[in-house]
Amino acid sequence: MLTNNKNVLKWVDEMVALTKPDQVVWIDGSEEQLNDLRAQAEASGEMLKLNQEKLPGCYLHRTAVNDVARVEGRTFICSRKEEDAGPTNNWMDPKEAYAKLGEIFEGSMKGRTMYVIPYCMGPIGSPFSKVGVEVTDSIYVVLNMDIMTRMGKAAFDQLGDESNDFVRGLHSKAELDDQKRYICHFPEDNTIWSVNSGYGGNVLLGKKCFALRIASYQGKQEGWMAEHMLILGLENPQGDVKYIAAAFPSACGKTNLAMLIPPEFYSKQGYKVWTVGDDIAWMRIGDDGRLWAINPENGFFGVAPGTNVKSNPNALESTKKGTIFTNVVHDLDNNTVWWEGLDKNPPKNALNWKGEKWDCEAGEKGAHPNSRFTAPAENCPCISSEFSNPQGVPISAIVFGGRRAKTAPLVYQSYDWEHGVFVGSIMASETTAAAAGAVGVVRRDPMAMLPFCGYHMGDYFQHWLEMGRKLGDKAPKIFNVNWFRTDDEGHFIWPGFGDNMRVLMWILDRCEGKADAVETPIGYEPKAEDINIEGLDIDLGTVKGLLEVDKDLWKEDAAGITEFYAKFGDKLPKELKDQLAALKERLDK
Ligand code: GTP
Ligand code: SPV
Ligand code: MN
Repeated sequence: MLTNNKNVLKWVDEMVALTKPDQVVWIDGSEEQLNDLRAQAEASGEMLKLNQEKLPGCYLHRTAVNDVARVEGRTFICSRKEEDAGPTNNWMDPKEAYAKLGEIFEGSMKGRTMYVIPYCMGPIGSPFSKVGVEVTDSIYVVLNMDIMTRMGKAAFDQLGDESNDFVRGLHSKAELDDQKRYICHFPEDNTIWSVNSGYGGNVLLGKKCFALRIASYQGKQEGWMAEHMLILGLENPQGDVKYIAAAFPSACGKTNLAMLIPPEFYSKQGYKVWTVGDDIAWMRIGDDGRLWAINPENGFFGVAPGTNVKSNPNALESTKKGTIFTNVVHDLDNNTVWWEGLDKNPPKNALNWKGEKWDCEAGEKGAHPNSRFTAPAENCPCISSEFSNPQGVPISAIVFGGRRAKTAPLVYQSYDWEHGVFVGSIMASETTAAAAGAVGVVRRDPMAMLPFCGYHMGDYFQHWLEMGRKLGDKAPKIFNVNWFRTDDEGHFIWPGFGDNMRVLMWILDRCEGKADAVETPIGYEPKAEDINIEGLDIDLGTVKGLLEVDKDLWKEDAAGITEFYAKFGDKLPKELKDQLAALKERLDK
């Protein structure tokens, strides 16, 4: 047995009694065991072994056609009191949820193997790390968890023999029936039940389910923060590194920003960017009073389409070995993979993400828009030396951002922490293919946490305000960015990607008191000439346009915020109500 922990053993026994697998396999994380599982998945067709010369250790997987993204409508927070889930979450009574899902799980692993996966979110040995155990009937889940987390015996060693402090995750593909698909979280029980899906965000329970929904609730209880944020380090020519954490909604540019390659103007001088994390940050106040962040993950579950040598060479390089591709195009001549935006040479002899013969000329996309790669962080050429530092890294700036065709300017800074919490709370963004449903619809997505906050969002805002009070003058400065403003033809105006570094430079200069700002009704903005555009084919006038604050659009937005805030009733912190009133007043002036 892999552990003597009685709490784990008892719980696994209960899950076995419920799901009735033919056998139970404990995952120790050894290469021998993993190779055996890879061979089984290959034999059953669950995973396709790719060209091992070009892509050593890489596999292709296709999900069911009805199972390609997170399902927010079927995701529930099952707190005992409905009020504790808040107006932005779906709620189910925990008793009802256990009963309803219990029926679906009943015997769901008959004829199958149950895999018991111990894993650690955060570096092994870090006081900030937390242990989870996921039981699943999917080899794909085991192999993804191996890449995304510190998986195996070491996680049980970290938990110890007595502790009951682990997140219990139960997953079964069951019949992949989308009418019986449920992703249920029981924050008060440290428990997650997920059934009838095989898509990453619904079934890699360490990721959004634990590291955001459960962890955000734990953070509220224990005085720390779990956020949907990338973490990057920006090194100057003197070798000093400053760290930035940034929250953008799903498929809005976190992985890209985390791995950005500085424009030549900066790289020539010796500036470098290092990746600590691309999706999730756990942040605590350190002994020195500053905010410190770790990345609880060990790999990247990144959006494939649009990833190429120009946009994100570091991500592309990360996928060259030991990577699992999901729902991309299969190039049959080379036994390799392809997706829209990789290059201009789609394979002629190929299968699309559904596994059907695909004609690139026929106009239909070959890869699913939410197709993904699961790549080990250690593959990333710009992975930070602090990636596994058990203490994490100190954060100088927090950046919020979304996809807004108009309204939000390229960058602005909040007046102070409290105003910064307001700026995060009013974030809005166009929806993307990362979740099932309509794409391109603007919705409010506070702190990019709308689908991921495990408790009442009014209390979440309150928690942000309290963290700011504790941090005092050591609090990171808070900014908002928008890479996605479009012109009248719908083209992005800002070049984005590596050139986003030009905006990060102003942000860090502000943190160090080295740059000027202009006061606007929404916050501090750079002077247009303080955004470096050397080597770009846009001019100062374009930057001025990108920074423009259209008061009429903002008044419309303020009306939208008022409506959104009304949902929270008396759970909306007074500070935020006052901030909204102050914004309206400044816009009317
Ligand atoms: P999740 O993994 O879903 O949380 O997404 P993410 O926030 O990590 O987004 P990612 O970096 O994978 O980018 C999603 C899409 O946005 C990709 O198709 C990118 O090519 C595109 N994108 C990223 N950064 C930029 C940018 O600066 N400008 C433009 N125009 N597009 C970008
Ligand atoms: C997101 O949707 O924000 C992701 C991918 O990072 S998933 O794991 O599906 O949530
Ligand atoms: Mn994400």
